[in-house]
Amino acid sequence: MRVGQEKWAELVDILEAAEKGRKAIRRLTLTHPFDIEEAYAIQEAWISRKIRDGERLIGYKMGLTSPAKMKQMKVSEPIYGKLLAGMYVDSGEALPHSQFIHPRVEAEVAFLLGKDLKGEGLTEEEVFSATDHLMAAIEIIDSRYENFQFTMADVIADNASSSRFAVGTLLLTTGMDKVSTLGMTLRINGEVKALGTPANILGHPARSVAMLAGMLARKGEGLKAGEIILAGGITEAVAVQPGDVVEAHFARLGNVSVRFV
Ligand code: OOG
Ligand code: MG
Repeated sequence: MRVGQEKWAELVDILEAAEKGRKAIRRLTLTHPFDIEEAYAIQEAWISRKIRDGERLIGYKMGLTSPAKMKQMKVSEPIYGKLLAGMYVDSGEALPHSQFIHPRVEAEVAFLLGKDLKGEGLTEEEVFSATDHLMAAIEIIDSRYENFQFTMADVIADNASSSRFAVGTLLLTTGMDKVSTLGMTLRINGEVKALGTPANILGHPARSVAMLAGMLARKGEGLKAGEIILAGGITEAVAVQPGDVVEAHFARLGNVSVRFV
């Protein structure tokens, strides 16, 4: 563990400086080629450093799980990142735009696990039976790379562009299988910027959670009761400016919002 973390310390320093200094960097693989497995090791080294500095793991996010996101980012395979307590913001909260490099927002579905979930090839039903409830969510991504341009390895090392997220106050505990085909609209300052259904996420966002469990299982890891999982952006991400009010409205899951000041 120590050896791995020291090995990647230089790259973690670069990512950390970009995030703390709010200044985008050239993607890391241009100068330091690494593969997907190494990219997850870099992500892990960065997250471990944050946890050592007082952060707390609260869950995971899946990324690039919808055709719209894959097309926008030119990366065609799902990836995961880790969610830390400091990334959580309340729905309706005002976020200083200056805290970010070039933030974009995504409408997502969040799963709150009531039971541990581990293993490869899990079914949607197995995911629902481990889920306590679903919530509407907005993820704010903020790639540390210039112009949001990266390879799959780069974005994994960058903790899948994670920055902040908010969830709605409505907790859906029954009929979770039905949410996939119901409508979602993402509005900025009242204007619809993107719309779709959670079915854009691999047919049903539960499949994204099953895929995450599979990716973790291959490393001997699993999801734990109490963890939150963001299943991935339903549509392409939308860039935001100071003054923007962002609202996602989901049939059955209700609303969630954030604003930038
Ligand atoms: C990578 C993160 C993608 C999603 O929901 O697909 C993501 C990026 O687009 O910068 O969070
Ligand atoms: Mg996302």
